[in-house]
Amino acid sequence: MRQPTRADKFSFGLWTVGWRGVDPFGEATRPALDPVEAVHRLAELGAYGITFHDNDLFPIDGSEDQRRAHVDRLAAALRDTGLVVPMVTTNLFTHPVFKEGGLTANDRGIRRYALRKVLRNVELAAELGARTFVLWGGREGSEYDSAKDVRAALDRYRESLNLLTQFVLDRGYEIRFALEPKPNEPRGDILLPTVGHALAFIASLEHEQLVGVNPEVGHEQMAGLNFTHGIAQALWHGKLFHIDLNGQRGIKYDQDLVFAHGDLMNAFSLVDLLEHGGPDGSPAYEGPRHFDYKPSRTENIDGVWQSAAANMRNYLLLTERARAFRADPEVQEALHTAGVTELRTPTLASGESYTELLADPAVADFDIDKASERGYGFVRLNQLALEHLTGAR
Ligand code: 3MF
Ligand code: MG
Ligand code: MG
Ligand code: MG
Repeated sequence: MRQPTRADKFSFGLWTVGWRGVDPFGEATRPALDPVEAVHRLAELGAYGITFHDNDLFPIDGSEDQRRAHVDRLAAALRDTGLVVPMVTTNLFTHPVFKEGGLTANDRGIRRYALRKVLRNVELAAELGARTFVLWGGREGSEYDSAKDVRAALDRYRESLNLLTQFVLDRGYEIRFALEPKPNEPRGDILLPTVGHALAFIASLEHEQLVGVNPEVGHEQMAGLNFTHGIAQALWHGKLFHIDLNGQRGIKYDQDLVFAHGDLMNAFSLVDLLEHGGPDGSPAYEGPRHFDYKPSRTENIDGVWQSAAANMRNYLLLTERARAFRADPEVQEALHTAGVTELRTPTLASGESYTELLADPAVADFDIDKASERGYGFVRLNQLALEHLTGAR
């Protein structure tokens, strides 16, 4: 298996390799990681970019001079390594001021402070050349139904997005926003909990062309949903602006495992879709392959870099396995038998309307018993996928 290169467009959040292992029951198991060291190590491993929250880089209460010093230090590391910053995001969840929300907090003063924090960080994103600005509303939600007027909160969310999109238009920034859905954690229930909720919300925005989604594997799977299906629908709407790759095992807390260390079959179909789901087997998605994972708190710093490398290796392995799957004539034949290709044919003939459909004797006399006899061979098709995935073919 080849090594990752810049052309693979692998990126990592500074908060991923920099996670110190603090969880609700235990303190840090690793020392702090200098962002400059993270940039150098990720460059050596073959990544092309890093992403960050404002406060992964500088403290929330630091001075303007401190902020500038931290940004300049990062910019120097980027120059030294050639790494880029494809995406920037804002931390509206760690500080206690955001305990009841940021952009949709009940407290208006907090909402105004949160908006300013995002605007300042959009300026930084533009300065560093980022093209995507992610908004994960981890604290936008509630534990108790009576504590949040959800319709008012959505009004405030929309008000914020309308302001942010107007800001990038006025400033001439080439930045688009990507909403990251998550069903729960840290709030009991988070607003815009799934890709589908986010897509419906986006359609209501003033500059909806500037807003898409940043789905995370584990977040959809926490809701029991099929991540590949969610990605397919986001692509269908032209809204897959960014992606958070990781692993999750079932409906439980947000595990943020290494990519493909969770639902492996779903990871396989995801990579197949992203890398080969475009016209004539070309990629269906051109953006960064961004990992949002946590090196397990059992790992020391060596384990951190092993886990970072594992994300990229797994993605490349699955790309290769999916390519072999598609190239296998038996798979092509099984896809045909399964009717997968037949679904691309429109249900109506060209120019046909309900009048012709209603008058068509072949439809009126359709032999439903005969049609019911059809076997689709989906199990055989899935077995072929598994055999390619495991290297048996
Ligand atoms: C939490 C997340 C977030 C977002 C991040 C990027 C801390 O479950 O996934 O990571 O991805 O805020 O916007
Ligand atoms: Mg997660
Ligand atoms: Mg997450
Ligand atoms: Mg994420």
